[in-house]
Amino acid sequence: MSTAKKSDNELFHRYRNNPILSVNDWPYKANSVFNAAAAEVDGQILLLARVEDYRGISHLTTARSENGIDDWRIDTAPTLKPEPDKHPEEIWGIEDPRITWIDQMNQWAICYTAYSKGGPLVSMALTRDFKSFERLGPVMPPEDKDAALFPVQFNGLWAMLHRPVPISAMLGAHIWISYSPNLKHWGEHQEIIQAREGGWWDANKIGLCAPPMQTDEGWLILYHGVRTTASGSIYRLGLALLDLENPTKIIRRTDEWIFGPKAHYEREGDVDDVVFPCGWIKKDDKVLIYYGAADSRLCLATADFKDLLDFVLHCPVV
Ligand code: BMA
Repeated sequence: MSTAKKSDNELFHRYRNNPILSVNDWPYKANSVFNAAAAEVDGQILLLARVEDYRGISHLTTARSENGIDDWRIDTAPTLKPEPDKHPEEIWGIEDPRITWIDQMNQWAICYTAYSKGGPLVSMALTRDFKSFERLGPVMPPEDKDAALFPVQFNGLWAMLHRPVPISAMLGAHIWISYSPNLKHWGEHQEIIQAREGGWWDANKIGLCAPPMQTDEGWLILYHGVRTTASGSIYRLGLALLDLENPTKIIRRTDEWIFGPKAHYEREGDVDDVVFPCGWIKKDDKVLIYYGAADSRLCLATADFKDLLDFVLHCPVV
């Protein structure tokens, strides 16, 4: 059987004791814990989780574990809080981080959503230790979110994937790439992955999930598609592959979704039928995907790296 025929059940294995983290594990009062970025830091797995408080405002808090599965050590207070006095764009919270290690700067770069009065936008911060952070402020105006950096430069410029939303929803929300000489000023904007139309699972609105993963075959991209139905939206995941040298060029894209809400903890929560990863880690021959489930809790699924790559390489050439 061709690996291209695998269903999401075969590609991904949900951790049997999901959720791995929820408000029940949290050291302080919170409504929900979800949509975490992930990074391997000093041999441990670090999650930077979105935590929503009882006002409805989100902040970010780290949880660290040796095996990335259990025994999490969670900061006892918010790690990165909105600072609306200095950063008015953070007035309604900070959400959905993505972390990229920038070897050239010896720092982690965090792209996150700042919820401003003008709508959600992309902000950035740098850190070496996930204790102190240097905020770069807003890098994309509203409405824009689901952003992550590539870890390397292309022709001397940094590159970021992000998802601006046009004035009319009829025009669709697509994934764009932008370039910068200094991480602060961005240009050369270009739309690269389009939401499909009509009945497709990824019609009208898509967004990047985890940061691009470098492979020998290209940059592996995990993205979400939002299907609007009579009873709400369904958030599912697909893959694409971008050219290593020129990431504006898409090489492959999955036609079918590869992971979607099925387990009860993904189907029911503050927002039903959502799987929303902001981080993935390649460990040996496995890929660990950390995802928010139903905007309420944090879960883990693993896939064989080779299976993911085989699957996308058997998908249509774009
Ligand atoms: C998106 C983001 C995510 C959220 C998802 C489902 O627009 O706001 O944080 O998980 O909607 O509610």
